[in-house]
Order: sequence, then C-alpha cells, then structure tokens
Amino acid sequence: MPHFEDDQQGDGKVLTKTKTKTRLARPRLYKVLLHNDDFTPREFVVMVLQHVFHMTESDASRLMLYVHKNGVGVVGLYPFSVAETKVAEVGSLAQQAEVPLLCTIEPDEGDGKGDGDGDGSGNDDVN
Ligand code: TYC
Repeated sequence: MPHFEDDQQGDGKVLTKTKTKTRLARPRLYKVLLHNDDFTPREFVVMVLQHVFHMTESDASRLMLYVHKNGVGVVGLYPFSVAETKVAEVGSLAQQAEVPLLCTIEPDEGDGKGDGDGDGSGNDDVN
C-alpha cells in the first residue's frame, strides 16, 4: 500500500520511475607483435610499418631496430578485427616480397588490474 505522502498528484495514483543503467564492456584489445628474422631487409620492415601501421619513418626505424635487437616488439593495440587485418596485410606484403617477416596477434592482458568486464569494480568477476 502506498503511503499517503507518496500521492503527489492527489489523485490516488503513485508514480514510480525506473532507472536502467546500460554499461558497455570495454572492447578487448589485441597486441600486434612483430618478430625478428635474419633475412628480411631492414628497409622492407620500415616500409611495412609505415604503410600498414601509419608510422613515421623515424618511429618505424626505431621499432624495427628494437625488434632486431630484442627478437619481438609490440607494434600496437587494436580491436580484434583491426589487428587481424593488419597481420594479414603484413603477411601478404611479406609473401609478395618473398621474405619471412612475421607478425602475430596476442590478447592484451591489460594492466593486470582486471576489470575487463567494464563494470568499474577493478576485477573481472561475473556479477
Ligand atoms: N634482422 C633483420 C636484418 O638484420 C631486420 C629485421 C628487423 C627483420 C625486424 C625483421 O621484424 C624484423 N636484416
């Protein structure tokens, strides 16, 4: 039974409002990794990074040298479909040029703080 004071219109009817919160989960991101090899020319790697990932020549050269030294490096973080397309583009350029340049995808496990479920709770628990 509604309380007397809830009848703000004085017509015997009580209005109730329902608020619905809709939160979208943060889209999962994927790392695009570039792998070193002993055969692909440095200039070719730089050209691919500029063409496929829209890097400047100096950023592309820096990343190419990092991968050359360390064996692998992260080119960028992308939603899955974008990451997949870029990896395919690199693969197709490498195949045309007959070089073994390898690019792969790996899920971004994020900052280690969780919250991949997008609820702002700081964990990935199912609510
Ligand atoms: N290591 C190659 C060379 O010395 C250059 C290279 C760099 C190849 C980065 C692949 O992802 C790569 N010619």
